[in-house]
Amino acid sequence: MSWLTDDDDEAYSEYDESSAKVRPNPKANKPRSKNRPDHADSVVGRVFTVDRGRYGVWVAEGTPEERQVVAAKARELGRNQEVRISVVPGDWVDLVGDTSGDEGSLARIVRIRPRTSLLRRSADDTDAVERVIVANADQMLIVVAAANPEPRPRLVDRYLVAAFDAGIRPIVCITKVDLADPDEFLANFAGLDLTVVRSRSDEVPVEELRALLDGHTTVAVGHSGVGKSTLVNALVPEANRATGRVNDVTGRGRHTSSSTVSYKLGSGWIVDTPGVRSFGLGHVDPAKILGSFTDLARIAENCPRGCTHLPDSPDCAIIEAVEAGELGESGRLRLDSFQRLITTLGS
Ligand SMILES: Nc1nc2c(ncn2[C@@H]2O[C@H](COP(=O)(O)OP(=O)(O)OP(=O)(O)O)[C@@H](O)[C@H]2O)c(=O)[nH]1
Ligand SMILES: [Mg+2]
Ligand SMILES: [Zn+2]
Repeated sequence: MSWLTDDDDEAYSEYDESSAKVRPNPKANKPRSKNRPDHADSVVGRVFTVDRGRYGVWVAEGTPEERQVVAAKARELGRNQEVRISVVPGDWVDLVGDTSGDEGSLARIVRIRPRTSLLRRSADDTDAVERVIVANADQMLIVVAAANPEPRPRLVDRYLVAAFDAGIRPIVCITKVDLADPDEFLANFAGLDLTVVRSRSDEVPVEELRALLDGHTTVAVGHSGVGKSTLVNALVPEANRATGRVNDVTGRGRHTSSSTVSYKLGSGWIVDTPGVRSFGLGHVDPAKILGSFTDLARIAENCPRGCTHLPDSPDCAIIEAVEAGELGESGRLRLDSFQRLITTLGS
């Protein structure tokens, strides 16, 4: 897999309108050296936020030299690629130039290290461009409110699909349990073996969450107003994320958080993202979804070629196994969940 040729740079321009890209290049007509400098003197760091072409990078973490550095993308980054490269929160990057982190200093990002995962959402009718959300996350905290805004199982399905596609472990955090009982809503996910954490802002289960998140890079996602930033503030008090009221009539959040920021949490990271209305999944391969249901995937080896495993599929081995009771009582629930997620892709 080629990590450095993702085609999302233009898509990410909202956060990445570096003026360097449009400035006329005075050397444009000169032949470029084939031997690009390898920047042996570079230092490695981790991007924690991106804001209008400026990247916040942690350098030398856990050492006495630990510091935050502001960087811009080097012009040469991605130059020989057909598409330009976007740098996103969670990326490990190599920096050159002024990496002191001193007030007013600016380093240059010359390389992105290979990524272990990439969470993205496709363009859809609410957003015309594809966006990369975070790199190198291994967990997704799907935050959903028991009420205000009303929970939407379909949006959670979409996050689950995106997580399975990216190879990221999903965890559900249901907030505002002081406002409503979430049991009926949670029954939608009974077939999925998900870890579910219940939270209320006056009693955030900080220890339970810390135990789940420590040592991981966890991206918090969810509709605006569900309480992502409230959770992040409880977990990382110095984060001081702004939180916003939800309109009592419309149940709409205000899109209080406008940028993605990651914070250190124990030996891991928690990444707070802006709320979204929907989550485009046009890029997702259904085979990946089946792959994350390992029990069903094994049985699907006996399915006819091209089997969709949907309710009307002739001779589907999974459906037959479930109907024969071979997968026990939870088999039916798992098949239902799996079919619902596959159907989500087509909608
Ligand atoms: N009653 C109640 N209110 C909560 C709870 N969690 C968060 N809230 C409130 O819900 C509102 C929205 O919370 P935020 O943390 O800003 O939500 P967010 O998910 O970060 O929203 P965006 O940044 O817009 O995506 C705030 O007024 C919070 O105080 C909870 O468990 N119970
Ligand atoms: Mg927020
Ligand atoms: Zn099948």
